[in-house]
Amino acid sequence: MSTILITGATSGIGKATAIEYAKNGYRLILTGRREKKLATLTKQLITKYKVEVMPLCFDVRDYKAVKTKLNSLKGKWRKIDILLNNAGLAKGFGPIHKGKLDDWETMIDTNIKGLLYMTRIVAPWMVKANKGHIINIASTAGKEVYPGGNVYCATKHAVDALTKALRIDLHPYGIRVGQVAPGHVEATEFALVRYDGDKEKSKIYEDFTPINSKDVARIIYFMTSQPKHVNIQDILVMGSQQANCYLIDRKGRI
Ligand code: NDP
Ligand code: 8X3
Repeated sequence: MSTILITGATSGIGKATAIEYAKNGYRLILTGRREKKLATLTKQLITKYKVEVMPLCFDVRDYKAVKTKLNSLKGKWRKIDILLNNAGLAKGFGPIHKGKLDDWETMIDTNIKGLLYMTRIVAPWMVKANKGHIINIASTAGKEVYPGGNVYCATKHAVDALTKALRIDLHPYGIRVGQVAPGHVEATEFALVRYDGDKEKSKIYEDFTPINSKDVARIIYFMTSQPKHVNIQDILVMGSQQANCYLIDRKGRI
């Protein structure tokens, strides 16, 4: 039985991916900060799909916590076949001269340092096993920069660079590294988090149909279901009505 570790499994893309892999009989290690949500999802997956699930509640920004929680994994739970570095967020939207330092720190610490902390612990286990697969959730914001996106875009450009760097360093050890770079994704809490819980501002998907978290989950599963000699390095994916970061046909949902 194969094992996947998903960061940020309490909502959105991470949660949809947990369901996708549970459907396919994987053993799951699910992480996030919200203990209740982790516990509920764990129960649901065990009941519905009869899979083994290990919930680990911690903040990816806290290296001590990352290390302690991951090192608590023993035996079969340490044999991680897939690491999905998904936990991430945007905080705020606006010009650089009005940016909030706290938001910048949160994005940099979560999207870049959190991904690095997770990888620093799990990659040596994969190196030792001479196999493994790491998928990072990047973004179109890591391919282009849009007005008001400054620091979030910078963190996702860093993810894009780190995906390449990880692949360079890890490919001699039988470890595949790839990323998905999605445009707007609905059925997530992304917009609500970006706009600090403001429900009105976070209604950004009402006049077009973006991709949704299940679409991304299916893509991740496709990437990791390829034969051993195939590594899908990068998938850039947007809804049909989105041409790039800021060009969206907002004439209505399809
Ligand atoms: P959600 O807000 O729905 O999910 C984000 C997940 O990350 C949650 O499970 C959250 O869990 C977790 N998370 C956030 N901060 C931390 C932290 N410090 N420690 C541990 N876990 C954390 O949004 P998405 O599903 O959309 O986001 C997933 C990834 O997809 C992110 O990296 C995002 O940048 C990326 N992305 C999203 C797009 C979109 O339009 N939605 C488009 C392109 C990329 P908890 O709060 O419980 O800790
Ligand atoms: C999320 C997509 O366009 O809001 O990464 O930056 S976008």
